[in-house]
Amino acid sequence: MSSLFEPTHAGSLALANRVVMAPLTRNRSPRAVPGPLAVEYYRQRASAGLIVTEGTAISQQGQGYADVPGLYAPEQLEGWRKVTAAVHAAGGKIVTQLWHVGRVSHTELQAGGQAPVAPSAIPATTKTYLIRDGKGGFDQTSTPRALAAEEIAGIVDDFRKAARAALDSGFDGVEIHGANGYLLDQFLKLGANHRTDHYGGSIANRIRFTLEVVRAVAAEIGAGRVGLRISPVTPANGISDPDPQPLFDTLLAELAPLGLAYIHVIEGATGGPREIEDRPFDYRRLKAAYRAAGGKGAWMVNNGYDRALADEALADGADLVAFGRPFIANPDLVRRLRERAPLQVPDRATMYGGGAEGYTDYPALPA
Ligand code: 8OZ
Repeated sequence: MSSLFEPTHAGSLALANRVVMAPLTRNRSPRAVPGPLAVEYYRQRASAGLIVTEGTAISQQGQGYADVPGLYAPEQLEGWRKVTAAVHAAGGKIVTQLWHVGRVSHTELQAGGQAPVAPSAIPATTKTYLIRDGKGGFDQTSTPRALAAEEIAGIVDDFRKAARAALDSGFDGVEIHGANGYLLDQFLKLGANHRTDHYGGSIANRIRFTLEVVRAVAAEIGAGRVGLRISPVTPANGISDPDPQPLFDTLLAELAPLGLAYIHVIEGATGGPREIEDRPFDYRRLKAAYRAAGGKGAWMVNNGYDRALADEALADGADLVAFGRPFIANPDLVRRLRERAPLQVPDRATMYGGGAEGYTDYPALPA
């Protein structure tokens, strides 16, 4: 059995260990530009085998929350260049998470106050985080408009361009956000996708957009630098599907021949229970479907992991374990896991928005 602390590979990426810093939304990038605090925050966490940045918008249309960073304007890329340089100087590896929120947005965040876009004009029963007059707060998402089929190629191209911008900014690769009820997940699942064209209905049609995005990004920067995040049963952001097993088994079997760096699977409800009574899912079967179709990417598991559960997952054939909330409060999480040292507990009040407090001021263990 491999240890959490052994080096490994994920596609083209050579990683110092199997502990991954999961993507974490922190809302500290005014005008979508990551600043000096983000440089310090990621640098502090560079002992992770791999850092996946917070979700980063591929376009203004892809923005759904206040002060989320982007990858579509020169000053954003300039900000990221400093982050990637700091992580590399500290010996780490970092990919950015390419994100389009789809219907999980608000007219106030869209160009010209337009409606957000989605597969169908069905509102997400969820809230977004906005900052008004300098004060952060939650508000209901706006009703989206359904994308015309002709618009989809443009969004695929936004993903491709953002992947190129990521490499230009010094990232080691990208993770495509196909999870948590955002745009790609909205197309995958029947609760949000009522389309009658070739992007809706059958499984083959609902996976089409995700396949187009992953293939375009892989063609642009090389599949060995690309990961995909999925969440087959999460209820996050009001998403649902009555039969996710064949949907995700098929998606991964289709992606298998590409040679992706990794598949990142959120097991259960994002940030919540790992088992959901009315949404059973067989993750072993999913992995078997991927491997049987020739998928060789690293298998990254996520959701509520601690050291014991991570060791079990590796024994069960996982390759990488992503930790989210523990990385907020423990910049030296890898060392703490290795030494079985106590973990600091993150403060909910400073998770979203604000400055250094609750961001860069969690101390590491003394050397
Ligand atoms: C928490 C708050 C806002 C966004 C996700 C990007 O769930 C997110 C997110 C998480 O994937």
